[in-house]
Amino acid sequence: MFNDFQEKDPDRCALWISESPPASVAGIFRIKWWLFPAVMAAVVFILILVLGVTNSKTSTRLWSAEEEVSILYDKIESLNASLQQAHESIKEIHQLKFRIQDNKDQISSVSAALQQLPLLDSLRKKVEALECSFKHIIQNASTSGPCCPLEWTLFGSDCYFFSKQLLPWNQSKTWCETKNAHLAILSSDKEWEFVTKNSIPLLYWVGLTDGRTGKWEWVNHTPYTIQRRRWVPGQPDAWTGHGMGPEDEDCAHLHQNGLLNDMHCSSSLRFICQKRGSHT
Ligand code: MBG
Ligand code: CA
Repeated sequence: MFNDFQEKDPDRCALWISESPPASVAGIFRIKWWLFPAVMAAVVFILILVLGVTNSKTSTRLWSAEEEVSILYDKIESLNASLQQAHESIKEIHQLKFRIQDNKDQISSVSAALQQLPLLDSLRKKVEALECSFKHIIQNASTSGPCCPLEWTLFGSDCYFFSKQLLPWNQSKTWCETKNAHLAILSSDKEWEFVTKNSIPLLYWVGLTDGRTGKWEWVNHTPYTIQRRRWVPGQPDAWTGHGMGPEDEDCAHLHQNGLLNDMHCSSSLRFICQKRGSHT
């Protein structure tokens, strides 16, 4: 084959012999000349492709990692907020603990004071008895029997107080109770006589009401049966035209004539307190 070539193209053969490589080698050389950059380009292209794919994979991974980091960050933030809240709650619990301790101290001091109450009551009774002894000595050494505080009037074994102050029925009741007394409970005719002698011609609350059960009773819950002769004619009438509220007239008072009338309990009237006299 080499000889055929020499025979057909002796010039080229000469050239090949002296200077040039054979035509196929030159072809190869020509191919090589563009093959290298092409291969390089292909390699570079493949590299770019691979890098691109890798990069996109890395980007995806990075993106998801970023997402995870951001989720983690959010979680850390919410954890921080929870921690803060926990701190606040702990603070509040401490404050509550402090307040509970404070209340406990107050309760124990109140209970200590309450334990002293019977002692105070017995002291009050002793002072009253001493007062009573002094009264007897001052008045007449021979007098004896129960004594009443200043401005209270003794009748039988009880002391009565006719107020100058005007109060609603409930407040009158409380006022008497603060003096270890109660609103007047009138039992005997003699008691009615004594009380009305002192009350006429003014209006005074007494300890009679139908506000608790709907039935008339004394303040110590003793039932009361209506005696017409003790009441103003036509009373009690449970009048609702007073314009003082939805209730009718649930509290009883002595009228100018010493007879009873039922009136709205929030009306302000004088009142009569009653209690046992003290003894020496
Ligand atoms: C009044 C009574 C009142 C009510 C009213 C009825 C004129 O007396 O005080 O309580 O009963 O009469 O009209
Ligand atoms: Ca009435």
